[in-house]
Amino acid sequence: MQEHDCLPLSDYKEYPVDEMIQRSESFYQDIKRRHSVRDFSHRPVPREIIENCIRAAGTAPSGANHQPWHFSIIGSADVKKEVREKAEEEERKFYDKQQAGKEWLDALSPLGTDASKPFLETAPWLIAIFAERRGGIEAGMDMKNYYIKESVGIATGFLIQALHNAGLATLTHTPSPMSFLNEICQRPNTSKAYILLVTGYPAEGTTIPKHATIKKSLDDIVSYF
Ligand code: IYR
Repeated sequence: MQEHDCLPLSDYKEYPVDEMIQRSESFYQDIKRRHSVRDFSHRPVPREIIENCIRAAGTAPSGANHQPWHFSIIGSADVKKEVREKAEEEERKFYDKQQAGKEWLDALSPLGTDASKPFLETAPWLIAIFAERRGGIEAGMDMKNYYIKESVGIATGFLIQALHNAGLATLTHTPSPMSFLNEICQRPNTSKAYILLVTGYPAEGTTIPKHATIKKSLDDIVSYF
């Protein structure tokens, strides 16, 4: 094996088993309060919170530790307006059945979504998450990246949890195609828009679709060997 430098695992914390049970239960209780919302308040959210949450996302495991992600933080009203216009243009094509077939539209109907995306302007922050085809362990490198979708998916999960933990609501929004985000966020063509994460306070009186609260039981999602 090639020689490699190592460090002691100094920040690992072991808990007594009782405490592990309690912590795993309380994490579940907290994360099950996370719901995607589609109606955001105008209330501002300090940028520092978003940056801390992105720092947390940036600790996610990734292929060869190349961290193949980029987060474009959009807070300008003008840029949000442009994102909304472009996203709605794509969504109109999607909902007009040019793209989505009947089966897809039927699956979406309990969520009540349509081509109108006012939250892209009302929410204080949009985070455009990009998957980087090239990069490396340090900024500025130009090596091939690996397990890009897996890595960016995990980092996005960390980010959603960090924002929830901070007390913010989120929506994973995926206008398709999303290449207009490359232009707006000035990303190279080795960068692929992955998800547009919308975050802020939920609007007062926000509702969530009943459909979204149906979660499979442990028995439904687990098998033992
Ligand atoms: N991108 C569209 C459609 C959409 C698709 C899925 I799959 C969803 O879970 C929700 C929406 C939109 O945002 O309306």
